[in-house]
Amino acid sequence: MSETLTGSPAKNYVGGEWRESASGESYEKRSPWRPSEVTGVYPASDAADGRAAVEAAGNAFPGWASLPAAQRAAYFGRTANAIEARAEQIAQDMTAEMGKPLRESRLEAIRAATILRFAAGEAWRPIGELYAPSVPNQLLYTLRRPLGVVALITPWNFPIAIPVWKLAPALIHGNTVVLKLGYEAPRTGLHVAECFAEAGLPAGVLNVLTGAGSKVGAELVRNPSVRAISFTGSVPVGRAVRDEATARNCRVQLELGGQNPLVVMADAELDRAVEAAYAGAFWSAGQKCTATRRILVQDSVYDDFRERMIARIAAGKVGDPADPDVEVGPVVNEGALEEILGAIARARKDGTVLAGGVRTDDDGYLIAPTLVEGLADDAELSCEEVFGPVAALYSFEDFDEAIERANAVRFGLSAAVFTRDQHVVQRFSEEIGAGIIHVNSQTAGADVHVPFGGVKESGWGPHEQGRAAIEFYSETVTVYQDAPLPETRLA
Ligand code: UN1
Repeated sequence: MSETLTGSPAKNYVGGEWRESASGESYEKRSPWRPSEVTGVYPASDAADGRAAVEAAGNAFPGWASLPAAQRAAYFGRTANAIEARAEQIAQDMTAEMGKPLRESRLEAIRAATILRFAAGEAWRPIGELYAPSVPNQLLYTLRRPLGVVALITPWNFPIAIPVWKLAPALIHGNTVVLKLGYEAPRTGLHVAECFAEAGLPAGVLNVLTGAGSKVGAELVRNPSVRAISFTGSVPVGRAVRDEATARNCRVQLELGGQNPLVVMADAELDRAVEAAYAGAFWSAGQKCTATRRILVQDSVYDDFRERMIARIAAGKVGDPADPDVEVGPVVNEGALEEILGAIARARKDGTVLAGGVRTDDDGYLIAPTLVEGLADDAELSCEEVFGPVAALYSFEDFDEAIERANAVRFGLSAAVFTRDQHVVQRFSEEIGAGIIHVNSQTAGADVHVPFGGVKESGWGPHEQGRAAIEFYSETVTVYQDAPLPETRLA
């Protein structure tokens, strides 16, 4: 490992160089499991760093955009190799700094390399369409071109997958990038910068900054040289980003919250449904925008499901995220811990806590997987996104009721149904208000080669990932290419 990451403080990656913040300020990142332990010191970047990164990306753009896409892809292959070579270190660092259980961190580190390999393939796929012309001797076609400098504002909860699934399509389509890493997980993302540097990426093509969104992120939103912003995070911040950036005609893509339902029909394989509910609600301590928040169970199997779910929670392994057997680790910081415990306390007023509901470690920000029942459909836990290991249980009579209640939230990211009935499957896929639909599997998870994104208030702009990503990271132009007149050709 190079000293840029192990050294203290770590540095931003701007214009192909490792740099301190312009102000010299830095911040300490602490472990959510053992908060007395500092996991690293990182640049507290501000507007000046944002401007320098945008400038570096702007300078690199003409050269990068003019490279054949296959040459751009070659850097991806080398970077994917570098990520795989240090995947275990990335996973350990991810777990240490933001508390994701190691078993999930390992999968995420490898997923980053897979995303790069998929995106590299875009170099050999079509970037336009040929049309029949309306006049003789003409070629009429569309062409996708890069936008220029794009800014990626990323969260801490998928600290390598999300940065990579944004930067990979951005770069392969010829843009240059300024990437702002999640405040709570800078080290994980800096590994990506190092791997691209190792792969010999030209200076300024990818610039990576750490620090607070309110300081450095704000500059990226406002900077007139930034042509597009892709943001994943909370609803209020996302909306503010959109309103400010679209006002200056900047493209914006938002991936925001979810309030994701899992519907269990009476004919479901109950043990599978319980397993999916547990994983969806509690893995990564429920800190996924795709996490299961509401579990709706048909009344004739409600008691049975409830009993099995409580037993599954009792059998779950909760604790030190670095233990590879642990399924549920701490939440990211003290503020999150307090917010989640606050929401649970409010839920106790009209609901019953069937499991968990308490902090279970004096030191770590650990909340036991929490299951609540008896909440009204307009209760906070039924409508809002509480970003922690908390899910609520509801019973319903028939499918019509289930779909109506599942849809009665402003969010629409992911949803799952457990059933053996093809008729129900079909209706669910047509009627559920969600961008990602799972049949007989958990609400979380995202394959690298298919579109990802929500409907309703869960998102804005074109979807991410898969081939869909080209929509956001390129602009279409239409070319009317008339041939020279025959005489001219003969002359
Ligand atoms: C997943 O479920 O694996 O921030 C991906 C999030 C989402 C990504 C979820 N944007 O949780």
